[in-house]
Amino acid sequence: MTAVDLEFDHLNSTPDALRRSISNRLIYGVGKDAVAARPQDWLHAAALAVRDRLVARWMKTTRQQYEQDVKRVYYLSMEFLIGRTFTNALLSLGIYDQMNEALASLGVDMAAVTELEPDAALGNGGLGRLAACFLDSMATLAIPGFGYGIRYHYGMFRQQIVAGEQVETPDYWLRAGNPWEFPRPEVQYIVHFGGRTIQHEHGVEWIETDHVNAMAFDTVIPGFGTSATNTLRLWSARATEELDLSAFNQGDYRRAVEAKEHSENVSRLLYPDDSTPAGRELRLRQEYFFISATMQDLIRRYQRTHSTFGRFADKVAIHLNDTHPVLAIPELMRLLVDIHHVPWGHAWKLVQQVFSYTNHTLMPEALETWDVDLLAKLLPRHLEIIFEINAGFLKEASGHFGHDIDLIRRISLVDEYGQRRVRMAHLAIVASQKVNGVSKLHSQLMEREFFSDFARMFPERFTNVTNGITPRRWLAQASRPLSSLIDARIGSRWRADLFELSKLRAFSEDPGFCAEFRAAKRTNKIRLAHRLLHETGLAIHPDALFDMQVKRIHEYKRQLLNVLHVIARYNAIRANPERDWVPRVVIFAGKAASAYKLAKTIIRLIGDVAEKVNNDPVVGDRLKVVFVPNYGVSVAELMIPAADLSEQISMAGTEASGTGNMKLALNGALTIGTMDGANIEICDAVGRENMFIFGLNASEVADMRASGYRPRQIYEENEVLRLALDQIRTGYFSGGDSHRFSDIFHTLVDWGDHYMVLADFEAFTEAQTAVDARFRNPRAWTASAIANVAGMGQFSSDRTIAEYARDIWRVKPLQTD
Ligand code: 26V
Repeated sequence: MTAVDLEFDHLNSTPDALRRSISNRLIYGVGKDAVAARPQDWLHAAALAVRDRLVARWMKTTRQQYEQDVKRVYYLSMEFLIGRTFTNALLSLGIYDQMNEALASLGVDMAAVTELEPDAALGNGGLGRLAACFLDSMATLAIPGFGYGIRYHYGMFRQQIVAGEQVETPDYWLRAGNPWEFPRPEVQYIVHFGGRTIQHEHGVEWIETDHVNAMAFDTVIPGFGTSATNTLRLWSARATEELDLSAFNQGDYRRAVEAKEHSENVSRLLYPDDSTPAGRELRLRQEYFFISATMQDLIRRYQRTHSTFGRFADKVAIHLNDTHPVLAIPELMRLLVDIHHVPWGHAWKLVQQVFSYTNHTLMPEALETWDVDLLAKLLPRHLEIIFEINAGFLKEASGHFGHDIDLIRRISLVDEYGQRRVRMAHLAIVASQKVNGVSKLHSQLMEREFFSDFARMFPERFTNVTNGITPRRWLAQASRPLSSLIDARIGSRWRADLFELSKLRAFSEDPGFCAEFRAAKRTNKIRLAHRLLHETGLAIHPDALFDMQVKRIHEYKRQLLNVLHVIARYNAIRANPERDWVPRVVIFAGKAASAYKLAKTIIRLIGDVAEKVNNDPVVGDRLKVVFVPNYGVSVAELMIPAADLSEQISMAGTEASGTGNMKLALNGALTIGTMDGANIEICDAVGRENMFIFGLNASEVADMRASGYRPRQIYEENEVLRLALDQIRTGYFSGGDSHRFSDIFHTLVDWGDHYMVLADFEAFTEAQTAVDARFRNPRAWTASAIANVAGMGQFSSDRTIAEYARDIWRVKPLQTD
């Protein structure tokens, strides 16, 4: 036993030892007597007892990283959508049952207190959740990785549905304290804004700036089945002392406090969108705040063991999760050149060796650009650096392509059309040694269409790394019924090697296994039905087909296509109620960006359709429609295991990858989907016969657009569709209010139907008919469901991270003993 092991030996994990720890932590950590403790206090005490057990591993890992002088990965992300930590930590440590017993012996119901933990919802959707899955996998594979981000006080807003409409309320997730974090008041960096630059003889100085402090908060990220852990370091803004004092000395106390409050706003809230100019400036401040502190921190860590920058690129890999942290590039240049006096050329070489960039969307409106005037005001030195990088790059490009002025305009880091703007994706590509998309199709579109000029210039830079999800949270934790069944058949190794699931193929016709598989799914469906009954008052039957579309509300994801099918089905049932309808519950969940009006109207439409359908006595249990409010990680853990059908119906070429598609298939749902994002790879892995693929593919979408797409013609020619759209338009679902959904109607019929909902409607309806037919045959359905689970090996984020580590970051796992 090493000294470290000995030191923590008293923290063993028998139910008895855990019970003692909880009691101690309740008294000395929470400051409560057992007789006065509320459920929340017990949760806090239990969390501290678990954390104590993680800390032992954490210190050991940190020490080993230092001793082995490893190369470290810095994963920079504005978003980490973590969800709850308690159950996840118990499963990582392998002490779930012991904790359950310990709490029971103290008279505490673990299932109940678990529900009290707020989600850490520091992200919007797919990109943020991917970052959280990656942290889990990096720790599990013992890749020395640090997540870096912002400790927002307010995470993703809470969504309530009031009179059918989305209402956002703030999510103050830190209200009851956060037992998982360690504040590090000794780790603070000054972050500068504004001011101006002056040229000295030996360099540039940035002066007359405002500043704010960034203070670190660390969270332990446990790996599964290993003693390795990693660190998530989040920055929180603190006013600098100088700033406090200057106003105070002038006798203006109120102004001092206001200025402090103002400067601390920078880490106050997660951005759900960036529609207003004032909001945009704060967003830019956030981005710079976070990457400046991060770059200073990683340089300091490097310098603790190195006296020159000679080995920097051997020890540091910096990953940019989308363009949000791209200011890290000019910031590292500034720190190296202006502060550490590294010559420009050498610094640029280092930068190009350490950075890598993942693109997560090709939607034009989501490609980040920043107004040159705003950058000049807020970050004048960085703008100079960007211009200098651009000058060098455009020179190189002219050398490569010859003098082609159109091409130069297209690839320049600065968009000169109208108000000048810096294109963050271009800056990322120029500075990175590797650039990747998140599914085969998406990477192909990046290379061939969106960034083709760059791909011609730097062909070796572009690559694909298909996304993945952590099987620990999305199967082991979310669905205990299914995971224990799998354990019983093939053992428990799949948690760390998801390819093990392929062994389930042997059982897809085994009547015993199939019956148990159906029973496990049914348990999950009953659990969801109970919650819905409790929370919305709607009763749904667990034997109906649970048809689920859960994701952010966005036109390109085409919730409207789903709604149109629901309406068509409703009309068909009313016209012919005696047919042998497969009972269906169509379940939606997802948030709309607060400024995205049409997305909010889509939520309203789903609610209105649900109201009409659910209260129609002719329809009964044949069709129910539900919108589950406040979709997030914890709600997803409840919903996804209960799905029979997974709706992945984006217009081909728009969904970069999708990861919900993987979570649902892993939980035995069959996918109805387009050939988009990772659906294509899921289809290869599970077999096309086990999915319901429909609609235009990406090149057919492009062809149809090029040849002149006419949605109104489809509306006029398809009677079923016309009736549904006319009902929406005339107020059939909105109590005669023909105004409420007029934008939806016109978007689809008159304003170009940008996402080709009408073009795919007929194919979608046919695919839904095939779904019904399969569901009528439980044996066939279950065999397909099992084939889906069995084929999911490659969609573990462990596979994804192994690829990043090997091909992009070039880091090796830590040697643990
Ligand atoms: C943009 C902005 C603009 C400023 C305000 C806040 C904000 C937040 C996020 C974004 C971009 C989101 C991009 C994104 O989430 N992409 C999704 O990434 C997933 C993981 O790679 C992928 O599975 C989804 O297909 C893709 O839509």
